[in-house]
Amino acid sequence: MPAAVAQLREGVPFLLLTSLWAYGINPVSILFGEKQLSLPKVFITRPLPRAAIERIATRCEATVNPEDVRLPPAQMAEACREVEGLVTSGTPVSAGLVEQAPHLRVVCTVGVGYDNIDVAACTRRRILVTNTPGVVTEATADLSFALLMAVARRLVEADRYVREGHWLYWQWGNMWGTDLAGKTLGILGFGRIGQAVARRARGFSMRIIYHSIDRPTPEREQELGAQYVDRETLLREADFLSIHVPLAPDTNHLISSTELAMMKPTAFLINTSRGKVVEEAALVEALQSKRIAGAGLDVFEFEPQIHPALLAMPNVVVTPHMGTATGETRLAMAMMAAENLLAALAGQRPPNLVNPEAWGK
Ligand code: 8YV
Repeated sequence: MPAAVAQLREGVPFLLLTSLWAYGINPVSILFGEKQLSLPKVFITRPLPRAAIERIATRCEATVNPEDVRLPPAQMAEACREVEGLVTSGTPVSAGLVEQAPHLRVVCTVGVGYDNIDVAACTRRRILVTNTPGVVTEATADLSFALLMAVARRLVEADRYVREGHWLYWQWGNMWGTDLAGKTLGILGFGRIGQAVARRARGFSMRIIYHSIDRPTPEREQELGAQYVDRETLLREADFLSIHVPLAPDTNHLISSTELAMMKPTAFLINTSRGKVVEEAALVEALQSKRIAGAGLDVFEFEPQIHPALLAMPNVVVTPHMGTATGETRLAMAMMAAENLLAALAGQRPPNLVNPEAWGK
């Protein structure tokens, strides 16, 4: 990098960079323009943390969408026309988009799930796809457990009750919930996040059962105090059913009316995975008919739209797809995505490659 450019970069305060963005000017392009450095062009769909953008900008000509909104397909296509790298967070990468991005070599999603990306279409073009596993685990498990506790102890309902001025005197029979100790937690999908939820449940003296395609070693099962059961046993015995499977064709509507009918009428459903894993209309019907007792939901089948009936139910706690939304975790995710991107653009195998078939084909 020419010394003058390096100096300029060091000397420009971030405030100036962000205010340039506000005027629709891409400061990263100004500082690292192709004409000066001939760096690979990259598009970043969301304003990621400064450290991640700076890291990318050391070796790329990066353009960042300054708005924290999902770009419509036409704008995405326009933004990706010239790029070799794409860093996306939630924004879909369809076969159509891939077709309109002839120079694209790598798509890095900032998240562990990659159902927003047409991986097959990328693989056909030998475009590498990467994700950010591991760093999302603890925050997502925390939120799952927070939702579990919120529905068990009616936290949101109780908060609303107090704020709305209904608490006039203490009552013996007010706001009764459900104990966690001694209850059965059923975990569907026992990967990193499912296991992290099990670890939390141990501390609350719960019985832990799970069902999953992949099973950990017997030593790990023992360490987590978790017992493998078949899917039907899981559904029938769980007092809390927590879902931790990725969205794929075979997990779409994995929980539908048949599965909900097997659950206890006192059971709660917790979902921080993907909305489409649960058939939302069937869930509404199960809640309305008191087939199950309640739900804690961070993800929705047609998010951000939520079935209006869910919003009217006091036994349902809803959050806006925020499993990984902590400062530490989002920073770690963005940095991991940046490293995946830089490795791929440097011709190295990125550490978190989702489609190894596209590598060295
Ligand atoms: C992201 C997630 O918010 O990691 C995931 O799979 O669901 C979240 O961390 C989402 O992927 C948008 O990038």
